[in-house]
Amino acid sequence: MALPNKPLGELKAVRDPEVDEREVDILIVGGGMAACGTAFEIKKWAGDKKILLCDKAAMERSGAVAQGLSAINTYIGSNTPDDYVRMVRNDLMGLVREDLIFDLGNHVDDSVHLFEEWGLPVWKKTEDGKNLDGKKGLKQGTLKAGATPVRTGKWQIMINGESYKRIVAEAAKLALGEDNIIERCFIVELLLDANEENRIAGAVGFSVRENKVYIIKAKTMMVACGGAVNIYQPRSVGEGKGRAWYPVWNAGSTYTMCMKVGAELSMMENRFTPARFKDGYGPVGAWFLLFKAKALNGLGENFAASDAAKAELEKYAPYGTAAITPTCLRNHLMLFEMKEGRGPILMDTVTALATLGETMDKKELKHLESEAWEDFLDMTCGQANLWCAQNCEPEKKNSEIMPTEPYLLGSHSGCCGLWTSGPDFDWVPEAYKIKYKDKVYNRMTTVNGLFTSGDGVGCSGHKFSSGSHAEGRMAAKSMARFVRDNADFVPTLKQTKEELVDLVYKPVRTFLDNCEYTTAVNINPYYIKPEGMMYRLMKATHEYGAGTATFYQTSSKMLEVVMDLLATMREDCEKMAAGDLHELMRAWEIEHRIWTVESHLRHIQYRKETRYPGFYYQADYPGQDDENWFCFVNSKFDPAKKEWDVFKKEYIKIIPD
Ligand code: SFD
Ligand code: AMP
Repeated sequence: MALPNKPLGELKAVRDPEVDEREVDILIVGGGMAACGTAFEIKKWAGDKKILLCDKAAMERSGAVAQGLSAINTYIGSNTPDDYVRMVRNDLMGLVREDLIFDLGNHVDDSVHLFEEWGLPVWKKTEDGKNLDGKKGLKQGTLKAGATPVRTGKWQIMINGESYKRIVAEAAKLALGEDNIIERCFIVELLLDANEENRIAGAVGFSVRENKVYIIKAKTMMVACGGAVNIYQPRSVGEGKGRAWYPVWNAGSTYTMCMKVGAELSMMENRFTPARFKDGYGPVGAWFLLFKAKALNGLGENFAASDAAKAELEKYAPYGTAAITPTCLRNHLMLFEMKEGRGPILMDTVTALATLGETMDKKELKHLESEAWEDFLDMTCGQANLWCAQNCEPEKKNSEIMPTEPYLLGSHSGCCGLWTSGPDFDWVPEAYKIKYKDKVYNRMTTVNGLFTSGDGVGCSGHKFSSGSHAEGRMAAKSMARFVRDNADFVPTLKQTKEELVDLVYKPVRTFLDNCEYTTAVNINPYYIKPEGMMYRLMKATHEYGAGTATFYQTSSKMLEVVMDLLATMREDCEKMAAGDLHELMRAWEIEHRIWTVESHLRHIQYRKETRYPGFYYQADYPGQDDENWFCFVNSKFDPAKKEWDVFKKEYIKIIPD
């Protein structure tokens, strides 16, 4: 149920919150694309079961699609799922779970067809090859009925998507029913069963709008809280600090919460540092693919076509020499130019629009220019504001592009996440199946009953918004089966109600116990505020963990330093203080961020090569080393022993080249 907006100012936290205890069959944590997919699908398969969804924000505008999008980046259409696997494999330097990707490729278009049915305007091609956007495209009919979308690249289609998330959330809410949804509920920790080892039994969280703790028992659960942002110092400063490409709400909750109950992570070393329009974080895809723009170096050269670039890419064959250069290597080429003193890098918007305009009349040209603006207005309106502030008319002035600070995610052009089961088909290797009582449950993690999707699923990037939604729907079916197959399970928690409230509200109590000791509320010898902790985290990762400070380079020694700093930070989190509910959320977010980034750096430390140049560089181990490292890296935190284990996992090729 939606709660009203906050009155003026933050809501003060009290020592003893109200406690709301629930027991459900299926708990969905998160309200983004994947969770909306699950919410939409689940009642069809588990209609008689009790289902609950908790989102820390309001579903209409939560998660990565909050601002809207102007393209759906995964639509198979007349391509094949095999080819989709090949594209993802190449972009992620060869190491992906082909079973998961192929499976997704078979289902993703159905979600896109639903989006259109629910009212999302999709651009269409006319018979004579012209682009029709928004309402005009309706006369061509729907994609499902065979209309041709406007492709930017081979996989992406254009939409008018400012309200994309609202449309998807509305359908999810209608299907699940508002009574089965709690918004503004931040889940803090997952809870294992008291009687059965390695079995999920519930979760605990709190309301960010009321002094209330939620304790929820569940037979099965899906955690889809997106990836992680603000784990590194962003490029933005001053009052813009915190502005980032990725949605600021996604704090690594998926990885941290699942890791803390012992779920195996995979490829956490992989990160995403997207090339974006500098300072406004405007996306580049439409410019490169739809408008056919080139990136120029500071000397005005198309550096990606130079001999030096070719030589650089050959070092990373066969990926570097493929027809489409992988995302990390595109970044690598930009960084190479900058380090050689040939920066800054500019998107040549002027030539691109002029070239396209050559075959257009005045009206069509005006429309093209407005499309360039709309690309940003639909999904990163801050970039359009920045163009205004800089007096930038893209047809007259080129704009700088730059790789951003690092983010962790598993659904865009990155692939970190949880190790999950593939589908139960003969062609799926046994090593890729996770079973419970001899049955395989697609998208289940290594913790029994715990599922994930979207950014949560590791080794299978390039799902994007549509694929995340489809994967949430796939997980829904699997969870419904899990609940039916194990109907007699009674979740039992290890902790008492009091212990759980103590855990969640500890920062509030630390604050109330000590806040009167000093006159400046943020400075106190007995506590640290989440904001201070955020600065500590960002400084450490920025300087030692391959942040922008070092052009994304780290070394074995630097990793040792940052691991040490992170261990101290984790210890100091015990002394975090929160005076209001917003701060309580910030306190838990920083805790989630620290664990997530620690696992990222542990994986980088373990993988003794540089598999993703342009995303990060390990100075002691430059270059890719296929002989020793053509494998996944997985890790597991043992909740009982409080120890980490990092290890190799075999890569199995399923789809031939
Ligand atoms: O321009 C808790 N993405 C794009 N996909 C496309 O198809 N086309 C694009 O155009 C895309 N572009 C893009 C994209 C992402 C971003 C950030 C930008 C631009 C700026 C990718 C997709 O958006 C992405 O793949 C999916 O949204 C991933 O779905 P999912 O469900 O895995 O994550 P989510 O949607 O962010 O949702 C997360 C949810 O979790 C909630 N949450 N709830 C409870 N307790 C907690 N502790 C929680 N922590 C988080 C959130 O509130 C949210 O509901 S472009 O770059 O190419
Ligand atoms: P972006 O706007 O960078 O998030 O990209 C949107 C989509 O376009 C993603 O599917 C990217 O993989 C793809 N893309 C972006 N730039 C390029 C490029 N230069 N070449 C090929 N694909 C690209």
